[in-house]
Amino acid sequence: MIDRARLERRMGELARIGGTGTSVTRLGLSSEEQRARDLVGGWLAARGARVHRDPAANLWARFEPPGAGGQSLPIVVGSHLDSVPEGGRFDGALGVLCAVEAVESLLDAKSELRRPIEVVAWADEEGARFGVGLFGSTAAFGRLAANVAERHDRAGTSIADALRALGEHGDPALARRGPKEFVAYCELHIEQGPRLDQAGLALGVVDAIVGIYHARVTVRGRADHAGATVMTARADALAAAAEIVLEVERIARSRADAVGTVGEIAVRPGAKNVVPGECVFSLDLRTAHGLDSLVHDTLAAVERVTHARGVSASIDELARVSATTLDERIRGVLKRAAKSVGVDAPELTSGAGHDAQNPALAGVPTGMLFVRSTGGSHTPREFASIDDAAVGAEALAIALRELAS
Ligand code: HGY
Ligand code: MN
Ligand code: MN
Repeated sequence: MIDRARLERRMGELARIGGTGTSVTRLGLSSEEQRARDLVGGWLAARGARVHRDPAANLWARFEPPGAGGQSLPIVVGSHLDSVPEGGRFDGALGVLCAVEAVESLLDAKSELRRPIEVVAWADEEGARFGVGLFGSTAAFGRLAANVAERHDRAGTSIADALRALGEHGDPALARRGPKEFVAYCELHIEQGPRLDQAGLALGVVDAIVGIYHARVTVRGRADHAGATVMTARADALAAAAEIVLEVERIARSRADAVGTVGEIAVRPGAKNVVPGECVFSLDLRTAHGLDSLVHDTLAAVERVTHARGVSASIDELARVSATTLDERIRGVLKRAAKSVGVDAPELTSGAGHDAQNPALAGVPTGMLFVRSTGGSHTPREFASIDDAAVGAEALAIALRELAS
């Protein structure tokens, strides 16, 4: 049913936006992300969708099938178009491409659909620029923290500024839609881990998504002369941060299904002959069970280390998304769809966060389909074959046809 050549052609077209070689940099709310929305929106409009961008820069494309018979609540399908810096070509993008291909193939086949279908491309899922992950879908489901639009990137541009530069008026909270507006949400995404590849399977169905905590930690010590300040007279912010980083690793390692990462770090004033006065670093904690206790133990370690070293720390919480079990019925639909394309899809828990957490937490019946990927993720090594992408798009089309009939 799906048009494999069309899917492959579009994968190449999209990868060229913000792309260099096999890597892609399309940061959230950037002009590259907007060019990607324009490309995808053009494809959808050409097939008769009503396309618009909402105040949080999410792209929506609504198809009213003739057979909808007044059923106004849609099935929503999509993913995100932004990437991490020097990321891969498939994270998020494959989900949007397969959503477009699945809907177009249903239109090509003149499938009998009794519900509208909305394709969505969520804005700034990675949070790589402003630190707020799942930004667009969080806005759409009314879960944004207050004053989030004042958060700014390293250049001092705020989320509100970036939205205004795109032609929006800068308040992402206006993007809110009620969860009762949707019958179901489906997202296809690369697995980003090794399990499907190790099992020799093209598809998996997600049973749950881990809980995620994001924060920015600022350690304040005292800048001093690197030569004239004896070791016992220092309040070295970077040395304290380094000990905290190792504590993050130790605590996460001590728990069966937890991970802890410090991916960003900055030092001030940042000169070789100055004892670091301040250090700011990111905190990414995840676990399928007991997020609050993982966070508590980690923040207690921050307190312990800073107290022992005579420095101080402040924690700026950016996101706390609880572990999310996905909808049994939608999981069943996706497993049957995978079966009908020849794959006995296992159920997998996602260690990566996804926009799907927001509709699911808002009470929208939500499911995710994983496509085998290799080479890890958030790296140019990330890879998914057109064969697996085509199988995924086919299964997604079958699932949408069942949900929309
Ligand atoms: O970080 C994540 O898990 C996702 O890729 N944003
Ligand atoms: Mn990602
Ligand atoms: Mn993603």
